[in-house]
Amino acid sequence: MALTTAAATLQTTSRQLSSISSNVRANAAAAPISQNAGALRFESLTTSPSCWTALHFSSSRSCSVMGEVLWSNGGAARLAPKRDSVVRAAGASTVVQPEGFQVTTVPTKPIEGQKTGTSGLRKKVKEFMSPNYLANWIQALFDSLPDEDVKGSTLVLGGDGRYFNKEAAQIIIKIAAGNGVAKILVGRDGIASTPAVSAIIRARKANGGFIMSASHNPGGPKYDWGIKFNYSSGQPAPEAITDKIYGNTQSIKEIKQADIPDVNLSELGVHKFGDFTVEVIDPVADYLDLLEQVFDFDLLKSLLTSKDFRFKFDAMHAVTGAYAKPIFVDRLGAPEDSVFNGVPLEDFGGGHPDPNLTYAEELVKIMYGPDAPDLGAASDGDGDRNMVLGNHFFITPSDSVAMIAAYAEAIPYFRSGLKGLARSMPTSGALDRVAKELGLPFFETPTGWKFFGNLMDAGKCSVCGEESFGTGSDHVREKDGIWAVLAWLSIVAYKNKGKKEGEELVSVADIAKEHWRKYGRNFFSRYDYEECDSDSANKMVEHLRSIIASSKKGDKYGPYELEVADDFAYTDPIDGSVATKQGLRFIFSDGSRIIYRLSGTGSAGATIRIYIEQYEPDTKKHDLDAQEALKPLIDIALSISKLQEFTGRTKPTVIT
Ligand code: VG1
Ligand code: CO
Repeated sequence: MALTTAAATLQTTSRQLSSISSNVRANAAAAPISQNAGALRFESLTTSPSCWTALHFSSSRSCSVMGEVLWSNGGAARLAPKRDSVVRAAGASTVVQPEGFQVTTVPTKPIEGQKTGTSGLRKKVKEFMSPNYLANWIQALFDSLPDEDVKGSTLVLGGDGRYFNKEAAQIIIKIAAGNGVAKILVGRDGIASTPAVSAIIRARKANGGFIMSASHNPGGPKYDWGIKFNYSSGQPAPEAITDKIYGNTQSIKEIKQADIPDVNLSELGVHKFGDFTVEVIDPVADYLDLLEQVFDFDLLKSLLTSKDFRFKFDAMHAVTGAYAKPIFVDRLGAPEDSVFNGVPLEDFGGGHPDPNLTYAEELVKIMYGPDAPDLGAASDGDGDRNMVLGNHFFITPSDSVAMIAAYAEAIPYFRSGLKGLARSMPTSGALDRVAKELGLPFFETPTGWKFFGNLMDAGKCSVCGEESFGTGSDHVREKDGIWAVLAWLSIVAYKNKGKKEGEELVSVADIAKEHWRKYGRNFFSRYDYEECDSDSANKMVEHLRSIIASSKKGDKYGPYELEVADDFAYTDPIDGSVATKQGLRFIFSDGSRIIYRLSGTGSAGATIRIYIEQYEPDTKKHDLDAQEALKPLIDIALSISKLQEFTGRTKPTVIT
């Protein structure tokens, strides 16, 4: 049927449609179309030649809904007058709207730099709040997903409570509805931690989910905002999708947005807008249910209620504030004052919600102070990271994952054995030794949790971790801060089973030292130089690449002899995808390593990370301070890179 005929059909089908022009359709606006039980209606039309072509041939996504309506019933769509119709302003071409709301196509233009980094898109809040910035990315994402994950789909929406999340949630909900999503499950107040979103996606069999968070980056009007998208098994979107999103942000022309009112997210409940539903859910329930299946809660309760054990959890005014009290206090019986900084705040109380020795200063002071508790822990902005400390004792994240794997018997979820172990490349080799000892498949992936997802989905990995305070298992597809803390509490409880009241407990430090005696100690440290000038950082990387290009086995670096120097590349064993340029490595003949990477999570300048590792089998040296043990290698790392020369930095911002 020719375009003009289509228009003619429309005209003759409704008394209300008095004329069709290429401008706003004032009269057509009063003509809702109902299909079958009135599932679809439209209240206004703005026509454009491309839209009408698509209408006719049903070939364009932006007009396909309209096409479906018009050509259902053999083109004899029933039209009836509708009083509460809305006319769209010129420039915003209204398409068709499922019952209950109208979908507006808002014209937009590509915005530079919307490339996701190691984990989601992170920028200064101001940038995200600029016109269409977030909307463009969300629309680009919907344009990147297969139709079945958009039309009629269910998505989860959570976040860490940071500044701009409330507004962002409403934008995301409207664009989701505009693109045909059937249901959004959103955490109350827009809150849900990253691992909880992963758990909810899995529990509710959702098609995916959003996490509104820049994770460990600071929040508030002057700081960062971010968004992550996770896929149907709960894992961060793989690069194949994030690359596609980025591609679409560079050619985006329009945003499809439902004209629905803001949804009240502060109370649990269901809000229906025609075929679209927003359900405000308890962000803790599904996640806690899952954790109860993973751990022995009775055992944990016996530890946390014991007079001989004291526990402190620093939620850093971030998302785990919403989880810590219900889980540690209400469910597991820990004293109320075990949790501090336990209220999520939009600016994290002005702090940097990064659980490391520098930014979790308050916890560190307690754990290294007089009369320190037995176990202290902290989590980051979105609840996926963790730091675990004993009384005057720091468990490096690289050791933590190895020790959890070695003590898997303390966790009922692993009762039938571990399937395999994995760590990110810069993470120390402590886990490798456990994998070897236990005869388990082992994988070394690039930095970023997204690389673990395929391994877990394929049943090849049970426990994995990153040196950056990320530890987790295949109970979800994210690193999981609270899980890691419960894992450590489980190990301590397991090691102290049957102890009588007043008897001395096996401590966190005892557990770590025993592990080192058996496996040897992988001394590890990371130096971060935050917000360096990007050009200088890139020049330093080029300089290192040139050294690597001319290096050969046997080259001498002080007492160290080079085994290999390269730029880490990874081929995913499941889907064969290849990730290159994942970190510059200098590996020495004794297994010691120096690694350089530029961070992919910053929002300003460049953050240079240097990772230094050395294996020490000699038990007598295990009590050395890591900085002391690694001093010669650290000096070499600084001298090879000429870091000071390139960046002017004399000291790192953070040492782990
Ligand atoms: C950092 C960490 C990396 C982690 C990522 C996301 O990335 O090094 O291990 O997966 O943050 O964690 P980068 O590119 O800055 O080194 V989170 O808790 O910020 O989502
Ligand atoms: Co995080």
